[in-house]
Amino acid sequence: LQTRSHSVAIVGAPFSKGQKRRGVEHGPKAIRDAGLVERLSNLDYPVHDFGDLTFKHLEKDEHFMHVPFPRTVGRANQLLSGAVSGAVGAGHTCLMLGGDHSLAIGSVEGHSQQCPDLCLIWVDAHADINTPLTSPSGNLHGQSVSFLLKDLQNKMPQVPGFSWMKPFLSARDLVYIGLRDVDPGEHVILKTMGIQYFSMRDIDRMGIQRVMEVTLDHLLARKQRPIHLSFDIDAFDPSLAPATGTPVNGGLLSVMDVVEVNPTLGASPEAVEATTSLAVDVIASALGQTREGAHVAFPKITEPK
Ligand code: 6HN
Ligand code: MN
Ligand code: MN
Ligand code: MN
Repeated sequence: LQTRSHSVAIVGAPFSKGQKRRGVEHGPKAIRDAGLVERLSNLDYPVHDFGDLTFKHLEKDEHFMHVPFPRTVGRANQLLSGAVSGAVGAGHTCLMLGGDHSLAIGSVEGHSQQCPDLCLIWVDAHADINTPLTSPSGNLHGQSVSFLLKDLQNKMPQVPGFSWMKPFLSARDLVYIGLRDVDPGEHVILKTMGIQYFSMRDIDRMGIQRVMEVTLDHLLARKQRPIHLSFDIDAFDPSLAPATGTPVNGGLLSVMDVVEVNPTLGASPEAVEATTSLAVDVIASALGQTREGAHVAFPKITEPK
């Protein structure tokens, strides 16, 4: 059994301007209400809840091309970047609760300030790698990865609100798991840049265990390094359930994002409950909870007196 040197810092990011629907800003509260802190404490993690960040909506924030709220999204990510960098710098494993997936820009960027050699596992139905020029919707939550990748730099326009950051990630330091709704422009990007990805079809064919082995081998074979796991709840499919248990092996999970939990979209209170407790399950299993149960807090078998 590994020893957990890390405590978990929770950073709430109630933000939704990376897309056009409201409601996803209630994600952090909904995930906390589903019992997050208690579950992490049961796993024997010291938990530091940093609370929620306060984001400003900028009044003057015209569209950039067909991209809405560019400066608001840029500013929110700048703030988040500082919070994640601070949490990782203080020695915590950082759990970022979104909010929409545009927040991964600031989360990964902040993480990279402390861990420049990080690698990224993106679990999502979508690739979120549109550039502003390929995006069919304009929404920044479908473009996060394009802001991070060094190799895409010459395909990116200068989007207002993002001058505080530079792309830093190499295409080979990224793996996708769970893709099933990739836009045509994104497909060209994935193929041209040779990005490793496993679609839902690949998971059906190979099994999630093998997918995780190949993923970790791809990212870690050359050297052990910190993992950033960005988990979009829309990826969820029962076959992915064991997927998140693996990154923690060796204690490399450094930052995890859980995004796109929108408690206002559920058809019933039960449907909302199902999604939020799923989010807590995914977090707990990424942090090492096993299906057979955890036994960290129970150091030895009780003996008769
Ligand atoms: N997400 N590919 C679509 C777009 O608008 O670019 C969907 C993106 C969804 C983003 O789920 O985080
Ligand atoms: Mn998605
Ligand atoms: Mn689509
Ligand atoms: Mn996403």
